[in-house]
Parts: sequence; structure tokens; C-alpha cells
Amino acid sequence: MKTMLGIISKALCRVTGKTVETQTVSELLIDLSEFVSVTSPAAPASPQARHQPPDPPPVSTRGSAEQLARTWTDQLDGPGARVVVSRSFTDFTPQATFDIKKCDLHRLEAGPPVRAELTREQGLQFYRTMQTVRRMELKADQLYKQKIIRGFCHLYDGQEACAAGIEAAIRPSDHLITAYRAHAFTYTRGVSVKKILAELTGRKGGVAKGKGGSMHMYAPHFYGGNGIVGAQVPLGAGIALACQYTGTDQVCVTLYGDGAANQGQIFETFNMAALWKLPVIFVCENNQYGMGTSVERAAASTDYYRRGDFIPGLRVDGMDVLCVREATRFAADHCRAGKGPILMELQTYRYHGHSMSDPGVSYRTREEIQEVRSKSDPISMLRDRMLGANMASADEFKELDSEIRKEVEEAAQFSTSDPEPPLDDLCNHIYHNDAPLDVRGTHPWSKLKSVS
Ligand SMILES: Cc1ncc(C[n+]2csc(CCOP(=O)(O)OP(=O)(O)O)c2C)c(N)n1
Ligand SMILES: [Mg+2]
Repeated sequence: MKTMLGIISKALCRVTGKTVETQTVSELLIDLSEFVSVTSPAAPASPQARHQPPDPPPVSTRGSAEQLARTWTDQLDGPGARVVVSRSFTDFTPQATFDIKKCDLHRLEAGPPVRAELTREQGLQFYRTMQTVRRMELKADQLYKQKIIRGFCHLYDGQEACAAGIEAAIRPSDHLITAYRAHAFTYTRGVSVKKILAELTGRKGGVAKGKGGSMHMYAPHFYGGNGIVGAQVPLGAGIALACQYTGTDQVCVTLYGDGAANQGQIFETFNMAALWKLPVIFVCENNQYGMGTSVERAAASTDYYRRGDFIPGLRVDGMDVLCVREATRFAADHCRAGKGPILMELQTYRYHGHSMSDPGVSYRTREEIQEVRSKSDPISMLRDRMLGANMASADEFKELDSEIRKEVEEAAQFSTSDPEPPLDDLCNHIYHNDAPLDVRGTHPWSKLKSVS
């Protein structure tokens, strides 16, 4: 395998002019797959960016197999649609139940179920969401290496099941706040790949008008994108306090990392949230490292789900989208029932280094990364499950992959051709809805007007 990769990498280097020594095996694989998309002809514009696959007809109201196959293919763009015609929906299992890993519990008598139902439609949606995030992050990696994206950039590949599973279990009107590894949640909260990539390249069409960058993206009910480690946790409790105060039954999902979990402000927040029974789901995304420090080296207790002490907790397989969905549903029900906060530790893994300036292999081995990729990759796991239960065909997944690749490629083209924001816009949008205000420039006597 190693020799094969060596041969392929040398060939690739000849074409791309890159050096092979600096690359990890996973980076090489990323580069290989990305190279294919970079050199392929530009994709035709699709009518609109879609986050979810077209809905197949409901199982209970099926027409003839031929009619159904036509309905499905009519909704798909591209050549792969033809492949599906050979099989109809009646060939597929519309719904299946899967055994999932039992959660470890803290201060809870019962936990989430150990079996999860999945419909074919949901499975295809999860696949699309996770694969879109994966391709978007790999594209960001490529744009960064081409020096088109500059500055901070923290990628989420490997952790996709966390974002997809959480989003599937909460309502769009619930709130969510996270740290700087924020691209995936920006997407699941409804922002298009195009606006995310354009934000990363600092262009006018970006979700924060090109002025936020990787760590500062927002959407309705999504509060970013926060660069100060742990600082979003008290903010999340504040959002939950607002939900309680205004009498809604919304919850606030408040995410932080294993590194942030050792900070003082987290424990102050736990105290207030428990005391006031705030509807907050604290989520510790334990991806095993805080920058280059492993959890064992940083934490006196790596049982993050127990570290809320008086707050009930769950330890969840964060690589399995179904486990995450079930646990989040359980946690949201807990909050909506007025029982106060709950803590979920999602055990996950990041494939990339901490940020784009970290190659990610000086504090862990390449074999470790490869092992996670081959044994518990969230996307492969879902795909294999669905194929094993005859819920979809390999051709369908291929078709989805090529659709996603096109969407990401188009978004990348936009993000490299859209203009940068004009200089006049520099100080605008500081406040959401304030009247024009004066902002001091680089020296006290230069005043700039900020409009909302
Ligand atoms: C208050 C503060 N201290 C230190 C840093 C530098 N820093 C940035 S990310 C990071 C590690 C955080 O790791 P973790 O919480 O596990 O999140 P992950 O990167 O793994 O998603 C540190 C120490 C910071 N941004 N803010
Ligand atoms: Mg971490």
C-alpha cells in the first residue's frame, strides 16, 4: 500500500509541482481526491444549492415502481440519475432498526435507546450532509494550501457525525453556539457552501460579508464561531437563560472542546446553569486533542461526561450519527421537561491537525489517524450500514458524491471570483441595528462611519 501511494504521489507531484516529503498519508489521499475535482471541467450550475437530497415519495403512497423511479430521476441532475432507473424504490428497504452503542451515564437512571430507527430518506440526508461537510473542508484545505484562504482555519473532517446528528435532533428554532471549528455547524444551520467558502476567502458574498473569516460565521439561531477558547460556554448559558426568561421551550446547544473543558469559566457556568435549571445542552466534543496535547496529558479526569458533577451526563459515540441523534433527542427532551442542563461528551476525532498551520503528525502517529479512518469513519459507517440493510445502492451514493462534488466546486469558483468587500464597508455592520456611529480609525483623528 505504502509503495503504491509512493508511486502515485510521485506521479502527482510531477503534475502538481508539489513536494511529497511534507505530506502525510491522509493529506496525500486528500490531495489525490481533490486533484481530480480541480482538474475536471467546471460543473454546470445547479438551480439552487441543496442541503438535502430530493425527497423520495412517501413509502405508504407509492405508485408503480416505474413511475417512482421516474419521479426520483426527474429530480436529480446529472448523468448518474440514469443509473437509478434500473432500480425502483420498491427494491430498497424503506426503514430499518440498528443496534447502536450504549451511552455511559452519569446521574441518570435511564439513557437514550440502544436501537435506532433510520428511514431511507433520513439516511440519504445524513449522508449528504456529512459528505458535503467533508468535501467543503477538503476544498478549504486545498484553497489554504494555494494561499487563497489566509489566517486561521480549523477544519472539521472526521467530526461530521456530531454536527449532522445534533442538527437532526433539535429544531431549527433551537439555538446553537460553538467554538472556532465552526464551518460544519454554519452549514447545518442553513448557510450554503458557497457563502461559507466565500467567507473563508474574505469575499463580499461570504456569510459575514467577507469580514469574519473561518472563526466568525453566524446564521439565525447560530451564534458562531468564537475564537476565545471556552468563552462561548457562558454565552450559551446566557442564551438558555433568555429562552427560560421569555418562556419559550427552546434549548441552547453549547459546544466546547476537550481542551476548553479544563477552563474555570466552564465550571462557573455549570453552577449557574444547574442552579437556575437552564435549558442548555452542554456538548464536549472530545476529539482527543487540544492543539497538540492529548487528553491524557491535559486532564486529571478524561471522563468529560462526569465533569459537570451535579449535572447529569452522557458519553456518546460521536462517530456514529445515529448515536449522536438519539443522545441529543434524549438531552433535548430532558431540557424541555424543565429538568435543567445536561452534558454530553461526544467521543470523536479530527483528521486534520488543529489548524492549517499544524501538520497534525508530530504528537500522534499516522497509523493512529489511518486506523480511525479505516475503522470508524462516520461517513463510511453510515454508507456500509445502509448498503448492508439494502436501503440504498452503491450507485446512488456515487451519484450523490458527484452532485456534492459539483456543488462544492461551483462554490469554490464563486469564492475565488467574487470581489473583496469595498474599503467603505470596513467599519460597517459592527452592530446589528444601531444608528450610524463613529468608529475610530488607526489614529484618533480619523473617524469612520459605521452603518448597520
Ligand atoms: C483563552 C484561550 N486560551 C488559549 C487559546 C489558544 N488555543 C486555541 S485552540 C486551543 C485548544 C483548544 O482545544 P479544544 O478545546 O480541545 O478544541 P479543538 O481544537 O480540539 O476543537 C488553544 C489552547 C485561545 N484561543 N483562547
Ligand atoms: Mg479537542
